[in-house]
Amino acid sequence: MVELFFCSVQGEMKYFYDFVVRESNFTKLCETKSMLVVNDRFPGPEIRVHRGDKIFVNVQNQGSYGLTIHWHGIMQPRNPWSDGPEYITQCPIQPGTNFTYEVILSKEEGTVWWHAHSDWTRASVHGAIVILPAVGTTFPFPEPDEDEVIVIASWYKGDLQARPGDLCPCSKETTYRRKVDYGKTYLVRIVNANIDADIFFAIAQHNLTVVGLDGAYIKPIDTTYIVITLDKRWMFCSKQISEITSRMFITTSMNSLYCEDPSSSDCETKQIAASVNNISWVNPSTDILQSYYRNISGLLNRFPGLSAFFITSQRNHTRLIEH
Ligand SMILES: [Cu+2]
Repeated sequence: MVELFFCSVQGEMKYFYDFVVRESNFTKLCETKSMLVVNDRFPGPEIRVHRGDKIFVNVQNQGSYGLTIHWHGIMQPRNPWSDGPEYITQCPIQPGTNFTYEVILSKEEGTVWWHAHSDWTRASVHGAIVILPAVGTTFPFPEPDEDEVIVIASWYKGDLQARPGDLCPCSKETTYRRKVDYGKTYLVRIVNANIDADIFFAIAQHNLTVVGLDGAYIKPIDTTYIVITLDKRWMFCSKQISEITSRMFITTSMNSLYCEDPSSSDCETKQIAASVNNISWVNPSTDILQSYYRNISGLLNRFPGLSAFFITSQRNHTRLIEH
């Protein structure tokens, strides 16, 4: 499969990638299982471009469920349609269909990553994005002798999570090994693609010099180990400008979700649902970005600063209402 080609128009580099999302078999720890991945690879293909380039990624969904791809850490100012979070900037790419992302790089330089955005698909549908200095420029540190990417993810065995190390059965053939030459400098780019684990990373009897973080350089820090936290899917920012203009109470809880029609036969089936102030997310029929641009009413401006459908509890029976 030709995964990548690129061209240059008036000095602007354009890269074209083909991502085929489908189930394929992988063997680790004495077990073969099928996982949803891109181009039959785990981790998926690495995207390697330069600062300011434009990347076209045609995603063909040959799996069984709808999903999207999010370009984590790429800002894409004024290009929200290619950001990827499902139901926010687009509806999921349905099985048997495709969607082409136009990912426009701006100030990012360093290492970021891409991942699927639908339930837990992110666990296996992910890969690194390496953004090299713009053509004609260099790293803000001496040129390393070699440059490589390590994507750290989890390998799930049933309900248990297992990380293949030397002590696991059948781990030998799949344990990562790297030969290095004495005196050379290696630039190692590490992506934490775990769903729920922060990672400590160290190289025994070596110091590390951290030179970048989340697609930007930093003032170099010498350390013996680093901690890489998760891709936080929820981030709450508060910016104190001058005075407090409103006070909010926010309660998060686990609720029982009752059925819409109390007389139906499966009404006994309760589902657990998380909520904020007794409001739960329900996937909308139109993505939020499109609702905003097309001015579709009924979807926006419900919760302060948030778009949502409401679920409110009424007489022992939670139901969906549109405010
Ligand atoms: Cu992300």
